[in-house]
Amino acid sequence: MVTHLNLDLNARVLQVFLFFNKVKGSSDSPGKITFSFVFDLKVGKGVDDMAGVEQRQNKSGGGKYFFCSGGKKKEVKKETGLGLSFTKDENFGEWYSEVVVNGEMIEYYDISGCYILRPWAISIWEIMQTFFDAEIKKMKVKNCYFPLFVSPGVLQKEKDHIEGFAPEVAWVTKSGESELEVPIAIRPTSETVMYPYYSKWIRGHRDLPLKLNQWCNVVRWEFSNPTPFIRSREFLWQEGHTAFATKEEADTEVLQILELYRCIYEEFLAIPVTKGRKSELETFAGGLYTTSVEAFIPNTGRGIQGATSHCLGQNFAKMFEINFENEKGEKGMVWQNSWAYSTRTIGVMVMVHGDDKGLVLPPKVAALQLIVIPVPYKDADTQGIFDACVATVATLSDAGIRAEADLRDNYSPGWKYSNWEMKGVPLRIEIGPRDLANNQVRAVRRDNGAKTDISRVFLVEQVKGMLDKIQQNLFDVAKQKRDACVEVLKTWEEFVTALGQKKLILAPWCDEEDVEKDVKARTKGDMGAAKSLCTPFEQPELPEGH
Ligand code: 87F
Repeated sequence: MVTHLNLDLNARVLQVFLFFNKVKGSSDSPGKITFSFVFDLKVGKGVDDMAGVEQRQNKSGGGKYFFCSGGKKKEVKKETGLGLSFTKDENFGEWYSEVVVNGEMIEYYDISGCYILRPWAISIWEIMQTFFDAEIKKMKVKNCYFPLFVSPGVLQKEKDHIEGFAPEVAWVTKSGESELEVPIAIRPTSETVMYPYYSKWIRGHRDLPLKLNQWCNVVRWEFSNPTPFIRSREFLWQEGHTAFATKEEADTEVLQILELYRCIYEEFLAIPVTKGRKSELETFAGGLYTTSVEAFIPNTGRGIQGATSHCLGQNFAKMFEINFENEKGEKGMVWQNSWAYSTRTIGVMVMVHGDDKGLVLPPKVAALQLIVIPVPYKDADTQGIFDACVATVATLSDAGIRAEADLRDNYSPGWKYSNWEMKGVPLRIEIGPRDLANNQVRAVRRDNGAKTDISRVFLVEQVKGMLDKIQQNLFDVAKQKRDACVEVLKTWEEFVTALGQKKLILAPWCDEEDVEKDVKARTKGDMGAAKSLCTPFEQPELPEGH
């Protein structure tokens, strides 16, 4: 195991050891290797700069993407509109934009950073929402809805933490042609909207805990490369805001929620994530500590924050006077948490699993888990094949599998294969004359292209088994790819080299704000500055030789 930070710069060594000692002795988690930290490249001018893509797509009205990019463009199957012009490895940014559009998740919109979420994307969101909503209800969280608009007065109330975010707040200044007397902000998050009412509703210990959640949209006027799902100016999320009598209850909930976020990523989206605690610098300014799940995109070499669960401590309670009287009649301040995950989850899923044929959807979140395609030949019993397709869908649907048949007569089977591959449907079933004669179907997996003939007698069990295997395989492959990018290291030279190689770095860490700023400053340049992701709760096994 890594036991010390040994940055080779002389001036640094002493400082780092000092911090290391300090952290080692902290009361937070004594004896644990809390000083290992995951770093990656910071967003900046870099590998997946998609600003250019957005401009071009907006200009072309969307839908037609055969523009040039440094002579690297490949025009494929232009006549049918099928296929992608860019490969994932050659031009990740263009590939991503094309996949989300051709896969029918996104339509570009005429306001930069805003996107239309089409039913194919929303159905994924709804499946995750159904799971998460049921889980938080088990925890006695209640849903609510607060207004979209924020008065400048309350927004100012938490000016200390809003300061850094102020440029991203969008304002309504007019109604019709007349200027509003007081401009109104559009919520970028709802602390200031909700907490004045927490102050009103919480009086005594019997009003606690107060656990509210809302499913809504928020607006943050981002300026750096807008990217569908990943960084958009308006996005969908759930935001949970809870208040407790004790810190212990708040601490427990932070981790319960984080576990649900892990579940969404790993068990629904088949994406491995790391649970951990954010650095001082990356902690939400209004909070006490921030935990997160962090995913990794091998193609960009960047980590990406998947979701956050904050313990706010009593900072907001102080600001908004959220007080209560305990059993003994003593006055106290509440302990608060807030937590959120957003439609970013869908973007991470596309980036991790998508391939050169388009989207690859994990069965658990796919609106359609299986598509049945008739493959009639000239003299074949076409009606018999169509009937078999309809019967197959009925059998599978009755068993709870999301299945449909593509019986359109204006497209060839080959065209349909490509179309459903582009949309990422996990399993395709083909039924041709030979299948009909043998009372079987042919199943083709989207994740690895494997073909299996299945007797219609065992259809449901076999299909269920295959969907489970696809789900597991997507996770295993994503984990292998991520793990292959992890570099455990100790020295500054190793750090800089690994950063340039798009690695996910696990390095000893003291968690001092100044040191993190310094690391950022010293890694600024073409490759983009290093950004800390988290101190993993579970310190991963070190590879051999370390
Ligand atoms: C942008 C503009 C204004 C992030 C912002 O993570 C304010 C903010 O407060 C802002 N961007 N944040 C932090 C959000 C913290 C917190 N809110 C509730 C969460 C979870 C859900």
